[in-house]
Amino acid sequence: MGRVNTVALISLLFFVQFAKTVEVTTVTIPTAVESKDGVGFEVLLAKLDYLEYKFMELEYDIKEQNELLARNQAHLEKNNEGMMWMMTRLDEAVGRNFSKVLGQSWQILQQQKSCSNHESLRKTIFNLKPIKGPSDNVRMLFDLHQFKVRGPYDSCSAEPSKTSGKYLLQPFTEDEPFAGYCEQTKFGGGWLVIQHRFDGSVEFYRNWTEYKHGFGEVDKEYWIGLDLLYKLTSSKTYKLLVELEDFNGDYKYAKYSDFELGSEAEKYMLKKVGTYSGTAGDSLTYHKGMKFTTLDSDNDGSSGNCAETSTGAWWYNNCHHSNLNGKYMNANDVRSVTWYHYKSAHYGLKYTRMLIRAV
Ligand SMILES: [Ca+2]
Repeated sequence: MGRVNTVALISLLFFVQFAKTVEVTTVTIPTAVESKDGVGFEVLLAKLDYLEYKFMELEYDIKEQNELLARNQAHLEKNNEGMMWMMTRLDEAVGRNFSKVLGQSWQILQQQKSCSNHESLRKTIFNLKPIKGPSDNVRMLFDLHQFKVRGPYDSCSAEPSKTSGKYLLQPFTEDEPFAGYCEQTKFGGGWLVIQHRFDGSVEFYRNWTEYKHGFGEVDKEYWIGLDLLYKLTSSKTYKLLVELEDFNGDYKYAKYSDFELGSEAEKYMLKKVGTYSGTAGDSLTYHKGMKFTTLDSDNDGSSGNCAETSTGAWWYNNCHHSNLNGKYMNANDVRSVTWYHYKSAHYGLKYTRMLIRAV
């Protein structure tokens, strides 16, 4: 009954509105207007039918809306699934990228390792003993790439730190620099080492080409090379310093005010030997004016080859008062590393160093 009353009330309210707007209805039921009781009720019923129809229509609309909402929800859910799928893919992609990043990091590490190996290889290559000597272009290149070496300087005298060691030197601007050992404290410093013996680690019984180009290592046992020695000593006046020490540790030296070699065409002749001073005695003047002799190039004053008999290479006369490139041994032997006036003709020395400095 409650439902009927409510329906009736709503119907009345709608009826007023309906009467104003739906003229067709009132027009299509002319008979109903004529009766105040039965006809009016019929009209009311008709309106109620109409309202019922409208409600149904409304219900249908709501249903439709609900369906639309459901569809939208389904769509949203589907989108959500899509999003989830995308998120998963993204996650996977990130994972993959992370793996990729890890992989790349590993590759970088490997490359760094490889670079480090490459660096060691480079160092090894540059530390390799060159076949030819310091005046050779290949050797120059090796020297240039030894980054620890400072320079280039015009000479050891021009090196500013005044610390003894290996430096790049470039006395001739037209030539590539070379690595050389500078003695910066003894005898006023500024000395370039041209020969060094101290442990017998390097073989000095070598041929002409090797003596021409030089051999050994700059800061170890070493021969600078006649080519460079000629070029240096013929370009300006050089002093020569010879340092000697025997196996008892006794130190002596010899100094010469001038030292100059001839060219290769002159067989690197010992052109000039200046005034001697020192403690070791003068064992070089005997060789003045002599050509250089090696095991394969006999230019000495002997019928034989002094390089062979003395197992060295020097400005041999007949044969020597000094044999600093001789055989390294602690013995009294014609072949040994000797300086006649140090003690005796064939007294083997433990340590020798020849150094030059421009006047
Ligand atoms: Ca000879």
